[in-house]
Order: sequence, then structure tokens, then C-alpha cells
Amino acid sequence: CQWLPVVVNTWPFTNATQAAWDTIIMKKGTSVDAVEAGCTECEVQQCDGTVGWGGDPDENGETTLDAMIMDGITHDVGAVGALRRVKTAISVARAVMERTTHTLLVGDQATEFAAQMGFHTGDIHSNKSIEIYKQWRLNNCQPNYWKNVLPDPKTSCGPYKPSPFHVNHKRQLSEDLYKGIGDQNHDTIGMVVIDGNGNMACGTSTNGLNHKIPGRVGDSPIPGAGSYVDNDVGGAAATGDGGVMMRFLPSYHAVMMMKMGASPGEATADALKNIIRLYPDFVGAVLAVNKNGAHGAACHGIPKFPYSIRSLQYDEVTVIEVPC
Ligand code: SD4
Repeated sequence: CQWLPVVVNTWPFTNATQAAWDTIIMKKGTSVDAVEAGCTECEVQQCDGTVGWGGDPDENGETTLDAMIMDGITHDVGAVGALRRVKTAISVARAVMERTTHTLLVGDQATEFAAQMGFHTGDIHSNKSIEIYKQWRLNNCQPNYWKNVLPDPKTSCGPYKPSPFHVNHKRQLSEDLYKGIGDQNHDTIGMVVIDGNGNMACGTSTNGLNHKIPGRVGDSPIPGAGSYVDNDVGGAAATGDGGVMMRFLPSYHAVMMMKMGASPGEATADALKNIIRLYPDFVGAVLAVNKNGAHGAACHGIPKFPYSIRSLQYDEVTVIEVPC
């Protein structure tokens, strides 16, 4: 198609788009190389504090990372969840893909794997993450992601105990989540690339949610949830409330809709429709590009969703805003 190659990613993370584009054009890299380079750029720059080291500490004050990478030709996937003490999450995910027959490694063992593969391990706090954590402790540790539990009566913080009272099966909305996701505070890089040979790859990288419960893994490293790609169809990536999104595999849904003939815009809208029906207060977005380079996105719960693109159609990295 006349517009190929194409790089698209969530949010106005334009340096990431440029890094991926340069990898294809200047370094003659593959789509997998480009996704790794683009997501790495965000990890290094800590894109808005929501990607990479030193952002969004958990309830213990620790930043942990989720990432995945997927090859559209082979459907090979590598992913890490709740990765501790390593900054280079997308590259570790790629090592999982290329050096193991597994798909997803988590927690301390993912860190051990990274160390074996030669990645640097060490402290990944920042002054900012320490400050966010301190403020949260000072504000009575607002237990954003618990339900039907009681805090320690002395501290009003954890450890939480199961509440003996009524059990509410409805998801409680978290103020913090809504502050964390929006056009002023971008989250999670999700990227889809079509390289010069028409081959596709996708990936994600994130540090998840502020004050998440330690051990929490979001949608980002889950194939079909955080992102998904099929060389013969197209790819998609998601951002938003991952606890909800992973129940619906919106990236897989969008790619399957494109396979059945939907445009990227229609496919992403359909993927979100399923979620919104059950979770009307859900906040998130899905971005998709088909194998010909047509692109589109849908979003919910925020005024608009910006995504970044570079292709032959756009002679510089361009931010497109979709109204929600
Ligand atoms: C997560 N989906 O960990 C990520 C966060 C995100 O916009 O994308 N926020 O749930």
C-alpha cells in the first residue's frame, strides 16, 4: 500500500513514534525492532511517568513494569508482568519471545531471567515515585483498588482484612484511576508497526496504576488485551483501565473485527462497545491499524484520545485526536 511503512502509538508520545520510524527507515530494522525501539524511547524518557522506571508506585512504594511484544508473522509473543528492579521492560519481553518458548514471565523470576540474559538490575525508584508514595501514605493510603475489605483501624492503611459485612460484587470506581487516565496524564505506550516489507508487530510498556496492589498485573502484557497483531489483517493496542479491559480482550476483538471487514475505527468502537455495556464508567481507548495502513481509534470516559502516527501519508510525526 502507498502509505507503508506505518508507526502508530497511543498518546502524544511522539519521540517514541520517531524512534520507531528511524529504526525502520534509517536502520532498516524490522517491525519488531521498531516496536522495541519505540517503547524503549518511552521507558527511557519515562513518558509522563506512566511508562518505565520511577513512576506509579504500588502500595509498597515500588514501581513494577508490564510489557509485551508480538510478531505479526509468527504470532510469537514475549511478555513480562510485575517486573521488578529492571528498567528495560520491552527488551526483556523481547528476550522472553526470542530466548524462551514461554510467553509471559512475572515478578522476581522475570527479574532473575532478565539478569541471566544480561540486563542490568537495580533500584528503579525515582524522587517522584518516592514523593507520590509519601503523599499517599500521608493521605491515609486511599485503598483505591480494594473492595469489601477493612483497613487497619490504627493506621487506616493496609494490611486489609476481608470485611465481614455485605459483599458488594459491583466494581467500585476509583477516583485515583480516573485522575491517572486522561488527556493531561497519558498512560501506557501501545504501538503497532508495519515495516518496509509489510510485516507487522505490536507492543506495550507501562508501569501500571498508581498505588496498585503489589503483584497486580494489568492488561498491557496480556496478548489480545494490551495489544495484538496479525500480519494478514492488522494490529491494535489498548490503554486505560486494564483490570477491566483484560476481561474483554479488546485488541484481539478489534483485529478480528478488521478481519471480518470492519475499518479500524469501526473495529475499535465495537471492541469498546462490549466493555461499556457492562462498565459504563470505564475509561480507556483502543487504537488500530490495518495491514494497508488505514488507522483509527475509539475511546470512552475522557474528552478525547490523542494518538501519534508516522507514515508516508504524514511527512512528520502527527498527533491525531479522536473525540470520545
Ligand atoms: C494498566 N492499561 O496497567 C494500563 C494502564 C493504562 O491508561 O493504560 N492506563 O491497566
